[in-house]
Amino acid sequence: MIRCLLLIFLLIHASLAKNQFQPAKSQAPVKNWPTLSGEPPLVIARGGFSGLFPESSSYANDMANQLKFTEVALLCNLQLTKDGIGICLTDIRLDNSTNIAMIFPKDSKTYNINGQKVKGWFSVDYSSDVIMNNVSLVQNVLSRTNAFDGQLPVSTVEDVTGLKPSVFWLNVQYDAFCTEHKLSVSGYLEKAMRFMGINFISSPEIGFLKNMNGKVNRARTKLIFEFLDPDVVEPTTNQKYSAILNDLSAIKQFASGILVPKGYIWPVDANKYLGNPTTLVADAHKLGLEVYASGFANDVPGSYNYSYDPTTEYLQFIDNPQYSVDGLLTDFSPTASNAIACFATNETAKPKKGKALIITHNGASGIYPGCTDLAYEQAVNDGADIIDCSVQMSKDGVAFCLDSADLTGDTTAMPAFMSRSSSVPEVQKDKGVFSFDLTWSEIQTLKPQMVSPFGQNAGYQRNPEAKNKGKFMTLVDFLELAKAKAVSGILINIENAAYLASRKGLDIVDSVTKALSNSTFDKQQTQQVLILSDDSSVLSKFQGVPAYKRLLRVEEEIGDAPKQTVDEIKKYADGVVFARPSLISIENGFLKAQTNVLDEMHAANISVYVFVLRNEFVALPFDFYADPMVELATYVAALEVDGVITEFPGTASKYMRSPCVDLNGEIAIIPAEPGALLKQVPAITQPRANPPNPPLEIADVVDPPLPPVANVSSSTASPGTPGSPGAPAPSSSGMAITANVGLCLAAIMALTSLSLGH
Ligand SMILES: *[C@@H]1O[C@H](CO)[C@@H](O)[C@H](O)[C@H]1NC(C)=O
Ligand SMILES: *[C@@H]1O[C@H](CO)[C@@H](O)[C@H](O)[C@H]1NC(C)=O
Ligand SMILES: *[C@@H]1O[C@H](CO)[C@@H](O)[C@H](O)[C@H]1NC(C)=O
Ligand SMILES: *[C@@H]1O[C@H](CO)[C@@H](O)[C@H](O)[C@H]1NC(C)=O
Ligand SMILES: *[C@@H]1O[C@H](CO)[C@@H](O)[C@H](O)[C@H]1NC(C)=O
Ligand SMILES: *[C@@H]1O[C@H](CO)[C@@H](O)[C@H](O)[C@H]1NC(C)=O
Ligand SMILES: CC(=O)N[C@H]1CO[C@H](CO)[C@@H](O)[C@@H]1O
Repeated sequence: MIRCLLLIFLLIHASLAKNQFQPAKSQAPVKNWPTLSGEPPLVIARGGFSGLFPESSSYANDMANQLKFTEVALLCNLQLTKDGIGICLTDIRLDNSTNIAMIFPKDSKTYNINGQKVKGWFSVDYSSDVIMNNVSLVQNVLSRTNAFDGQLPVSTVEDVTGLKPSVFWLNVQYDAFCTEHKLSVSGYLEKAMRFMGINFISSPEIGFLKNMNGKVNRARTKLIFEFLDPDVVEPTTNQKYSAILNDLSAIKQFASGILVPKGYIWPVDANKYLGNPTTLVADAHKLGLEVYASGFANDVPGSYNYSYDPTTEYLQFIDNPQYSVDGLLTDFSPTASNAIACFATNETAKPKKGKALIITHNGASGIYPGCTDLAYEQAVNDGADIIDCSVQMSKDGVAFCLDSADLTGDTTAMPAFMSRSSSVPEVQKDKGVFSFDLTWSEIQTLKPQMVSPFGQNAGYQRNPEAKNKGKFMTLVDFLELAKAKAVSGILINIENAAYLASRKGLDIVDSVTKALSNSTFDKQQTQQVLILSDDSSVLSKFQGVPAYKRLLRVEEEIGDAPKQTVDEIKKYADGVVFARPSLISIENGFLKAQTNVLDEMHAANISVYVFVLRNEFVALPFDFYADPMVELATYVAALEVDGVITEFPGTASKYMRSPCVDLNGEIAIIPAEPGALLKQVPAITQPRANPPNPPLEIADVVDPPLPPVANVSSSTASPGTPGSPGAPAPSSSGMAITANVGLCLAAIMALTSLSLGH
């Protein structure tokens, strides 16, 4: 029964991958690779595409075998059953990647394995038919989806070779343990090699490899010595792996190459930044030893230097004029294969091929604090088309760039200005310290602060070294920088205009209009100007200037855009910025279906921009394989949006300058197909789906006219504001005693405990 379902799945995917693209070795880019053989590096799929499906399941192996543009090896971690059948499972404990503990709850055993007591369920205690008929696979990395758990049987070695991978790699972790249990791995392999091609046999045990050395035809089967962590002791020589590393020529006696954790080549320091590379690859190549690097996974961020883009990490190991590793062992083989086929050819320095605009969100805010000079300079260097400024107003009328009017997120306003915090429901639900309550000179006493949108303590910080670096920029500074750097264009975002006019006496529209025309952005054709607002009345104020393109921001997630709403939008906007789920709906972390919104807008000649793209894999539905390039391919190449708004413009630029943006080209990054994966998920295992998003109504997109700008004299200014514009900011203790009508004691205490918690 299980096998039958499986076959259907295989067929779907086989046709999916083959109708457009014919993955083949010949399509690997023509380039002289500094690998030992001169061939492109080999991608080794650890248990197939185990980043998505349970390791070594048929889904995982089949996907890895299909989704590739370069040579991909399927790797099986060999375990032997009591009756000597080879099965593929990552861990010697069956309970780590199967549901066996549920099926045979009382069977756990404790064995001594290489000097360590290990408790669990072991294949050497079960005959193969018991395992094949009773046990199914589960995802063993807890951050990955469990949607495919319990559906798929354990694969035998023959199941994997039956898929006819062009390269098959068998990894033997525990030869000594098997021998203790009267099972001979070398005996198994000798038999297996008679009827199946095994291209690589790897093992961390020197004794085993020496034994195999006389038994394999090394022209057909390469023996690879696997290094474990430096401090682990190799069981047959009792030497630490770090010590063995000192004598590579001894390894050459019994192996063709070595498999090393990636840190052996590019060490990562305690702060998660890359150190200097070792000379291991060059040293090994000099001796004629191949080097394979292991430990790659899109969803295990390696170092801040990679800015959460797994492609950047792969390139670090292969795109170097002096040397490239000979292979990459990864849980996400499609990303590694794309890195080799699409990005390692220096094509990314070429002109942009993708048509979509690369628009930043607060500059390159994935790398530097948003809206600082550093973030904008990085964005320009990274190839952004349009840099953006979300305009905020200081109390004394200085327009400057920051994501939010609330300074507590992106600056060090807490705790210095805690006493100035207030509740402004027109702007946001939560209390905040608002820019329009502080003078520009007060704001300048603050530092920028980069906080991850995914929770600072969850391990997803962005470039912590630069956490408080950079300078805030006034709108005038920003425009000057845009001119000086000759970017293709700018985007100016305007929010809270009505509140600022009626309650604070600040005319944000007027400030922007004057700044733009003072720097002649209104009278030129060379640099695009996009005016973005969630307020239709703001956009109307910019009507009649041909140099400006007006974009409406629709923040709420919608499921449809009826014609009458589209017609209304058309009256004051040339484009719309939508949240990602408004274009492709999402269910339980999977893409569900493309909505009609994009087509409805395009039919009316309204441009569509998608907001906001972030590299961190936690922001990506499973269909994107924890790879921001697949998300880009989906929105840019498949949906053909007019622009992407991103916090990592460098990643978008790399994608759009690669040869793989063109879906009709020889090789392409294959977009996700909404719904394709979700179809494979049994309904019973999933939480109930959310109701679909509502359609966009006219009332959602039409705002009342802007109120007149109030004359807010100093006597009626917000209470408790000390000093005049330009006065130095009082110290925080001085601030605390200033009476603040808006804030009760309880709120102060709550805020204090919050800030202490950080
Ligand atoms: C399987 O083992 C790995 C490595 O020890 C561990 O990180 C992981 O959490 C385990 N998974 C399960 C489901 O036990
Ligand atoms: C990694 O980033 C750190 C901090 O920005 C920098 O000093 C270092 O040179 C980078 N390393 C590499 C290999 O790019
Ligand atoms: C890419 O081009 C640069 C500059 O032309 C060159 O220095 C570098 O070696 C090239 N990289 C590769 C991998 O060929
Ligand atoms: C107008 O632009 C000039 C530089 O081009 C700048 O020095 C000046 O401050 C600007 N004035 C206003 C009101 O923005
Ligand atoms: C769409 O807009 C462009 C300019 O923005 C214009 O040239 C073109 O004629 C319009 N097409 C339709 C069908 O309205
Ligand atoms: C604003 O009000 C003050 C006194 O409240 C008055 O002196 C001033 O002329 C007013 N300004 C405008 C532009 O009406
Ligand atoms: C508990 C259970 O389902 N055991 C089955 C495991 O597989 C063997 C051999 O196929 C069956 O005989 C058992 O009934």
